[in-house]
Amino acid sequence: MAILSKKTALITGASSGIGRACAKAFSAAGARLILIARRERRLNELAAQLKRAHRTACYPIPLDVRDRLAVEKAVRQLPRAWRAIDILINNAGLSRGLDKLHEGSIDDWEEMIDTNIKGLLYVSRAVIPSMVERARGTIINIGSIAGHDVYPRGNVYCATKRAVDGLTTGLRMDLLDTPLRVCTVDPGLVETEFSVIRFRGDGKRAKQVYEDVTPLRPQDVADAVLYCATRPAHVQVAAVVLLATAQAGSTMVHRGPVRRKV
Ligand code: NDP
Ligand code: 8X3
Repeated sequence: MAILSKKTALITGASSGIGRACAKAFSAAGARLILIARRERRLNELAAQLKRAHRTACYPIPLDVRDRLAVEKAVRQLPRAWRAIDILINNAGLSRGLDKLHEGSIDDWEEMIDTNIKGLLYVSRAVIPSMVERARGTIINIGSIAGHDVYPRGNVYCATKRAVDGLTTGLRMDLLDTPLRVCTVDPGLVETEFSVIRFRGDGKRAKQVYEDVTPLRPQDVADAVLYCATRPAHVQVAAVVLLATAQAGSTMVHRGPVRRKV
């Protein structure tokens, strides 16, 4: 029997990148999936693809995690068969711009804070109470190396990821007397739509982020998320920091050929 058969996972940001890769990995492991993002067509296409590949039951919900009332309503109105969520993957997030703080766009700040921090909180607040009631659940937040290691001009984005780290630790404390587990998976460079979104569609600038380096693939991160979700019940993976081999921190990336011989 597949390791996650009969388990239900809710994944935010499932329409692209890491979230989409998590959907594929969890589908292959037998889970049923609630898929959340704003782009409905992508969610429906993914659901159809996973149904064909693994006969996965999917429940796509087009939703903006910044919309508190919509998040509450979507979770409250889940059909009975989808209410018992076993795994919550808080992945939806984004960066906007790479400006010095004193020159930054306040709209960009609001978008990052509202999505990366408040969106994660709204979804968590809506989903976790029923996990506590059922005494079952694993919460996996997608943080970032940026939350540990601030980089120049990363200011607000890095701060949102440091907040994710703080919220993960705080939630773990709050759930200490329950069987629930709280994890964070903190990747370095992963090639997704992340940089295209950061640079508002400037594909050339986005490509430069991953130039002359082999970045992580979204499925590498999904592997780590799956690992966290499939440990025995007494094991809680607190944090996974996952870097590309040519990366030693936010600003330490080796670009170009690697030394094969000493
Ligand atoms: P992508 O841009 O490829 O995917 C982002 C996902 O988040 C999309 O599915 C998008 O869906 C969703 N999303 C964004 N805003 C909202 C919103 N308001 N409501 C609902 N869904 C939303 O980027 P990644 O896969 O790289 O990013 C996923 C997470 O990983 C983010 O939290 C990011 O900060 C983090 N991360 C990324 C790294 C990287 O190098 N790529 C490294 C470390 C962490 P839609 O637009 O359809 O709503
Ligand atoms: C995404 C990784 O270093 O591009 O969180 O900000 S980084």
